[in-house]
Amino acid sequence: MSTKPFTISADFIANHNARLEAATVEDYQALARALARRGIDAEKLVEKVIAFAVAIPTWGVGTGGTRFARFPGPGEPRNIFEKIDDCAVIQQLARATPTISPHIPWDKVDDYAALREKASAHGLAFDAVNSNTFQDQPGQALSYKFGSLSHTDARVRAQAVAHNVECIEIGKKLGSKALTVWIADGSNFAGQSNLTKALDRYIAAMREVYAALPADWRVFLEHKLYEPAFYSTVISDWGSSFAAAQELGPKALCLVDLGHHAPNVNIEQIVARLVRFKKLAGFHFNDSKYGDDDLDSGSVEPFRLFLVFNELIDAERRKAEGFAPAYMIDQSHNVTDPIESLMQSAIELQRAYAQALIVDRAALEAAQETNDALGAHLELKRAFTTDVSPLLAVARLRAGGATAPIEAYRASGYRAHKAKERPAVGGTSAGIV
Ligand code: LRH
Ligand code: MN
Repeated sequence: MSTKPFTISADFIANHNARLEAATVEDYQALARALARRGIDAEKLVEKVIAFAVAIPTWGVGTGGTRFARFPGPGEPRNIFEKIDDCAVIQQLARATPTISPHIPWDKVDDYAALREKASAHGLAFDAVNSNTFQDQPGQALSYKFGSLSHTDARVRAQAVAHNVECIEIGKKLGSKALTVWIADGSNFAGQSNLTKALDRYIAAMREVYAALPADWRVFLEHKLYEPAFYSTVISDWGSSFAAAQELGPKALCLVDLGHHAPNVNIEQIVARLVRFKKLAGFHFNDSKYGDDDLDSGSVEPFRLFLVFNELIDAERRKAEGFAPAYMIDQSHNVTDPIESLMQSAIELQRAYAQALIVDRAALEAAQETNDALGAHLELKRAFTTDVSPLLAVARLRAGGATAPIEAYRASGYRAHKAKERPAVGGTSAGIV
């Protein structure tokens, strides 16, 4: 058996595309004609879609699990280097994910230059680094059982600050420009925690993390309504995150994980507010039906995802000040092949982006200004009900990807090859979300 790990060849993709190209281009040209009748230049859209980029979470290419169980799939990546190989396949076929978002210590290595080299050899770069003070690591001096950056014990807070500063140092070696801080800190009983002191301790500790940021770095505060704390969470909503970011300074911004809100919250309005106040860090894209389900983006509420991108394009169009959102995926793949889920999720994000780009904003504004409620709504529905699939496929083709990534991936036998190359490892918990 050749020792060289299996990779999908350019010829394989070329043969796949040769079979599908004619029909895809025909469908695209029909769509382009229909869009032209609406005054929309499809070629410009293709260029925008080709430039669209979202980061892959390293923890997303391994099979995810829940507190109940984890059912590892065949050919699981056993370390960050194999995770990067799988991220490379996602980029090779779907051409929308040129960056990777690492999680420390899950992706800790001895040689970060080698890790950076491994990624760049695949044409990949590192996006925001995620710190982790929501788990105790083997040999860790002090436990995060009762919190981390907001812990009542100054020594625990200092340990959490030191971890975040270490993440910044690691990120500098990897070429990252941002640190994402999500803390599980909170309480399970009324009275267990002083709600104000907990926030004050968090802000004081985050000031030390903020002070360690290089000049061109940003820190992303990630709010979450609940879990693992089930009575109160220190940074539970966009308001707490926004206020803390205001207090910390201009490099502190608010990251929106789509699954971190109460059911039916108007997330697109939160996005509009954070843009208005120049505090939108970016996103952890996923989907959910109940709680922080970490399901595939666009798989439950594609209209909601479209409405989020509608706010982002509105901001882009009016050149909103400080608008430079970081797009990242944060999902857990419990019953699918993670590579397939991540490719399809990237495509669903491209779809929402492209549909938001074809909204007739002049007609929408005219309807809004004249309180033509249904007229305005139908301008959005018209874009959302436009099937842009041929345009996304042509963008992939022109970017050197696969016309039908999942079909190509399955035909490549990549997973079966990895199952041979990567003998199964026990149900480790490392990197399970
Ligand atoms: C918390 C969260 C956070 C990550 C973790 C993997 O629910 O969304 O972004 O650190 O998942
Ligand atoms: Mn997240």
